[in-house]
Amino acid sequence: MNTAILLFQCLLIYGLSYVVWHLLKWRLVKSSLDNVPGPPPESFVKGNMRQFRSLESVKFQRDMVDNYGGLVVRMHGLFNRPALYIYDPKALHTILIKNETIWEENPGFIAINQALFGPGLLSTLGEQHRKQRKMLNPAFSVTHMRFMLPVFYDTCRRLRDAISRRVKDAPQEIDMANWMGRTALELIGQGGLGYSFDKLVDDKKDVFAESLKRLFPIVSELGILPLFLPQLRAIVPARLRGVLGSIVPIATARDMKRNADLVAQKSQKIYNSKKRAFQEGDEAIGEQIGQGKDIMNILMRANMSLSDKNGLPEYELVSQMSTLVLAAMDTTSNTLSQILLLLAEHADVQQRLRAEIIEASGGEDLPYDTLMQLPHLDAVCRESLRLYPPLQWSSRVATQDTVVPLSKPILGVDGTLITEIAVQKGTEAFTGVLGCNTSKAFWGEDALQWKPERWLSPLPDSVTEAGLPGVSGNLMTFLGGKRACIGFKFAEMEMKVVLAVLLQSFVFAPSGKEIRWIPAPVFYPTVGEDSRYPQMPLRVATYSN
Ligand code: HEM
Ligand SMILES: *[C@@H]1O[C@H](CO)[C@@H](O)[C@H](O)[C@H]1NC(C)=O
Ligand SMILES: *[C@@H]1O[C@H](CO)[C@@H](O)[C@H](O)[C@H]1NC(C)=O
Ligand SMILES: CC(=O)N[C@H]1CO[C@H](CO)[C@@H](O)[C@@H]1O
Repeated sequence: MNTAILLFQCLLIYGLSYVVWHLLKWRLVKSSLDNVPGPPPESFVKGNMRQFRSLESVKFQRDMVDNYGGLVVRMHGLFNRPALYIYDPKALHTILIKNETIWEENPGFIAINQALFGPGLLSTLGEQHRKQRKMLNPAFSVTHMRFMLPVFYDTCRRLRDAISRRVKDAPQEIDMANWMGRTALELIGQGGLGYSFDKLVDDKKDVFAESLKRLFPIVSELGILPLFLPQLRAIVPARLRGVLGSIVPIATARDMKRNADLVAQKSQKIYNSKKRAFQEGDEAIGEQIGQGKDIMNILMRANMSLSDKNGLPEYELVSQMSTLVLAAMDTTSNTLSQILLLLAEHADVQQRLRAEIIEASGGEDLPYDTLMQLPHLDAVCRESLRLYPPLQWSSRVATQDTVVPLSKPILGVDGTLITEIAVQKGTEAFTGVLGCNTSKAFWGEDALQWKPERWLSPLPDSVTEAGLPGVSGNLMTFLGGKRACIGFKFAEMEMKVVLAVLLQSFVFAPSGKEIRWIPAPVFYPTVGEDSRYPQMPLRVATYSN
């Protein structure tokens, strides 16, 4: 163990000096962004990054959106690194689409995802990412959503029965965040992996699910350490990384390694059983959980039909499993919690929505196209995603000196008009989803109000003509470009099936307890002082007309 600690210390010192040089160099260069208005840094070391990533993050972003005049705001990264907060549509379009090869995903984000999942969609770059994305795309198509819908309905009926049993005698206070979390996990389990995590009956815990759920909280417990991962990866050979992960004298880092290993082993096991079913033929596939309709099945089948050059190695396929679960779980379940809370607070919208669903379905499961086109259901989902996007921003880094054009000139600090911003290699661009979603310039004076009916008539020209490069109609919630959310149709279908099934059976009302939303970085609801766990009590009653 002593040699291990010594080895680790040497690496740490070497790594730190490398890191310090890379961070301090920003002190020496004059930034081309100095003329762009923005909030002052808190300190040289922190820049604005503490404010941007802490509990006050929404307030801080509002301040940037409301008080600096332009659709682009200058920020300060760690150690004075130049950074921009951007919600200018033309600038976003350049970064996410036109000049996508110049603006890469943040290396820190890639490194931590690599440590958690291995080489999955969230942890690869360039050609490798493109190839994976191409293989995964068909599994997220509308055709495939139609195919999976019955599996979603089955799971949601189990959810309904579970809640029915609890409220059948009298209305009860129910922690809906917990049920939304369990449902989202089961849906991505069945729809994504062909695996059942949770029968939604009793409260037995699944070991795989528990390890998966630990991964993100562990990363936040590590604080700023993951920021040094890219440098560490640059100096530690791949073969030593695993060993190093198991012996680092930081308990949380070892914990991360242990959980990531457990998840990888379990994913491999599920993968192996699917491979066996493939060898046995169609009947064996049909008997699997998810009836062979899951995303991994599609991927494995697609891979078999490719030539060696175009196919993916097994470990890249296995890495997609934990990637998908983590990307799908909290985002969708917390959005659903948010929608249920809004419906509880707006009884009239809830009743109108329920009437629409009951009338359309007449007691039957709705076909995909009808479900996706119910006007009130669609409006409620969109409006909630607009005002409460579960991820508020994403980050990209310029891999070379470049230019970002603006749709509207901004007034520089020196009084001149800026129509495009020259940025240096290494500059971070934060794509401001919150800025896009709530800008009065786009949405009008009522931009900050939750008004589903705004989606029932044509949107203002200021929105449709802005040309926001989002994948999902005028919203940046799922981002845009080559790394946009691949699962947005999955998420939309999931939200709609859950709401359609629940609203036919139950009425939701506020519990009277104050709900707080914590950015972690995906927003989750909580109550009271102990805010470590998602929690959202609502008063639930059986619906009878
Ligand atoms: C309301 C729900 C969801 C929201 C708001 C959301 C949002 C996002 C955003 C903003 C990104 C881009 C992240 C970045 O580059 O920084 C992303 C990526 C991704 N999402 Fe989602 N997501 C949701 C649900 C889902 C679901 C249900 C799945 C899978 C079934 C999924 C799978 C993914 C994957 C795999 C990526 C990485 C794509 C890539 O890098 O190529 N997401 N999501
Ligand atoms: C995917 O297909 C390629 C090309 O045929 C093959 O080399 C590779 O082993 C396959 N991967 C898996 C996991 O089956
Ligand atoms: C993309 O980047 C290049 C190189 O920096 C720059 O000349 C060009 O103007 C950028 N394109 C757009 C659409 O901004
Ligand atoms: C995730 C996020 O920041 N959503 C914000 C969208 O805008 C409204 C109105 O300002 C905020 O309350 C939300 O927090």
